[in-house]
Amino acid sequence: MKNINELLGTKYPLIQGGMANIATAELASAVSNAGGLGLIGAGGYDVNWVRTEIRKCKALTDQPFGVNIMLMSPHAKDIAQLVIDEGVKIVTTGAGSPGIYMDAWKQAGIKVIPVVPSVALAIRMERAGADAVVAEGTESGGHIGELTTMALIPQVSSAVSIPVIAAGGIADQRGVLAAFALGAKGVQVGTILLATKECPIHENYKKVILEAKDTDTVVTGRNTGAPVRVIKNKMAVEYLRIAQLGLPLAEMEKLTLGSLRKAVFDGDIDNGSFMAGQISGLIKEVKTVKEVLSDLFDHIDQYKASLEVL
Ligand code: TUI
Repeated sequence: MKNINELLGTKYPLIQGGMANIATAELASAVSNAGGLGLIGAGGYDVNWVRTEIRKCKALTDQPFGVNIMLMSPHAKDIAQLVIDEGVKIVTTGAGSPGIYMDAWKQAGIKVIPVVPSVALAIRMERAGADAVVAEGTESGGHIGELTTMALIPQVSSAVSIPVIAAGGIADQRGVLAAFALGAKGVQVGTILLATKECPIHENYKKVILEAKDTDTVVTGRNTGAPVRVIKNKMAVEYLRIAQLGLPLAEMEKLTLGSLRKAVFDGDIDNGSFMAGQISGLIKEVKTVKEVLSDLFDHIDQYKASLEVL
């Protein structure tokens, strides 16, 4: 099995989460320049926005980077073609199955790494030609599946032969080593990268992450079939209240993506949707992306040796 660093062309076996409205060329290039795989998060943006960010990223780094395509987006099909036209080398996908695009991407020589919440989808993706999968536990921020990282990673690792990259609840060396112990060959992180100098979000978003404790996230959207983990605030409580009233799906989704923008761009503490993982409570300071990656991996052998449990 290929080592993740060889597959991605990275120094560290780390992928940045494809965080919608947050993962711009600025963040992606910072992660790639620090030795991980940076991603431009296409989110709900159109082809023109994504093209501009890809070109910016090419100018900001000579290291490999990728694009994350959020499959619930109405622009997903156009972006699927754009990545081919722009010569993007690595694509990750979220919030759906990328099956219909796989052949075209493989033919273009793109490495495809779908994000999956279950064994069944991981197996389907391996059969369709995926180069690796990100198995994402329900601890993650944003749109999530049901299974915890602890239960998902070993089951996916046993079910497929392609490398598994673990996501959900990882923000320090303990999390990285736990992921490896469960069978993962790499990690994807999102929440820890929110608290970085390079992350282009409103300062209030960073403050919300630093102040959050372990129990401060909730899941909205369970009723609409699109569960989304966010920091519990006025907006989240209100959402959960009206969810019981049974509004149409479109109304609820408008509320979520619109409010994510309010969090990211306006830092609107009450009305923003601050997507973040359960590990937020561990994050206590804003660092540079380079410091975050170094803290996650450098001298990890020494840390491992200090685990005198058995
Ligand atoms: O996609 C994510 N995380 C996201 S996307 C996002 S933007 C958004 N905002 C509001 C509503 C919905 C999306 C914010 N965070 N992570 C990867 C992920 N993919 N998590 C879960 C899944 C997933 C779920 C079901 C993948 C496939 C799936 O089923 C596919 C099928 O057809 O079987």
